[in-house]
Amino acid sequence: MKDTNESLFERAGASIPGGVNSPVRAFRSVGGCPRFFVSAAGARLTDAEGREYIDYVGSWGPAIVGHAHPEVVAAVQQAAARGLSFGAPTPAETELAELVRSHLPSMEMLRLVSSGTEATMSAIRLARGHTGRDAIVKFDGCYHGHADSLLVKAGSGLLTFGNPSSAGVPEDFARHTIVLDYNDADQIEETFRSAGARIAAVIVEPVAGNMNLVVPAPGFLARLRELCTHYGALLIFDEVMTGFRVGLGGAQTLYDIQPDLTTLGKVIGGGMPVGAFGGRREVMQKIAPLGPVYQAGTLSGNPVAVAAGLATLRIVGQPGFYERLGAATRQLTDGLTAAARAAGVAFSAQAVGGMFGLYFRRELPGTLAEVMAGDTVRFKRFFHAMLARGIYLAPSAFEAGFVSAAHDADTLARTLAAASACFAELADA
Ligand code: KE4
Repeated sequence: MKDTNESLFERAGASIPGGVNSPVRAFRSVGGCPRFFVSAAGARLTDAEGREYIDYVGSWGPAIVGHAHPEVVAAVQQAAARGLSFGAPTPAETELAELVRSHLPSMEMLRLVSSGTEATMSAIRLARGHTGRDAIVKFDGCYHGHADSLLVKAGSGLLTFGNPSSAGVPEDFARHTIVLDYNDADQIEETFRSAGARIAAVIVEPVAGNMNLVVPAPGFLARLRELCTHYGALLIFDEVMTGFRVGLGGAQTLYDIQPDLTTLGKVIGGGMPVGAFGGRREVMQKIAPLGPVYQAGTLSGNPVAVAAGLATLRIVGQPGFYERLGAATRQLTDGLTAAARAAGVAFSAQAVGGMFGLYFRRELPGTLAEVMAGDTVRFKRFFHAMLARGIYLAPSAFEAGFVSAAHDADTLARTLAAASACFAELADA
């Protein structure tokens, strides 16, 4: 009997919690059965039933040059044939570190790890070790991976420390995390005025992509920079998603703000497990074996993952890559907006470099509350109508979408034709 997505999902559920190795993949916020993919090439995915989809998830960001890019695949094959992992330094990981630094000069030193979570977890520990302080500030709706200190939701009052947002996180851990509202500069002022001497770091997505896409309000990032400098806290830009996605220099170049530490992931591995954290040399020199802040990883900087990262960054570093990527992404969001308007559906969309947000509300949201006010029922119907037409969007109203260099004019035209039909269906409902 040939496998179907449903039969594969049922079988997976017997061995893997929810049938998935990361919760968002389970389609719980949109309903229905997740697609089990068996291959991908360029902008397209193929599921176990042989059905093809135009992909706007791109493995949540890493597939920026297109799936199975020949140069990336060849680099991985050649590296693998020389051995998968040595647990010892290799020349290639220094090359990757140097290449990242050449585009993100604020990262005077960096360390490679195997995921974005490891990068942010390590950066938080480093900030605490460097400052000798315990409190950290994060923003509601921003996601920085699943380290205990970061699975925290806002406390009852502005200055009350956070409460765990996940079972298994001790109250004791959560109370060191203050959770504020993204884009609310008054709150951050008040928090630093009252608790500035206790704050080790502020960690922020410089362009938020985990509450859907929300851009920083004018002056918000600059205010964070000023306050961290004034109170001796470290400013951590979590660029796991925005790094090499919104531009070659990340969001820190786009908004001309220099963080003390930056975390990276996704694109720098090109689809293989690579993360990184780095920043000011005097801070990074506190990391073992140079300093007292411990951090380690068996497969950190392994040659196969590094080969994928190097090949990917060499492609995105070619002249015109981000101009073309940004133009394609804007063509998508402008086309969707026009199609929705023609159908009379309340909708808005925006692009920042190669990432985009879609919202079933008339105005672009500037805060988490405004994103939450969007019509999620309509999003779910749109998601499934597009899926039925072979367009694979992020299976959640609270995720950003991603375009790759492989999304050519024909791919975008097919997407917009499907969207017009879907908006018409929505309008009639
Ligand atoms: P990973 O541990 O998943 O590699 O990275 C965590 C992380 C850290 N910081 C930011 C800004 C991130 O966006 C992420 C991970 N992003 C999600 C997408 N919403 C990954 C998808 C998933 O969790 O399956």
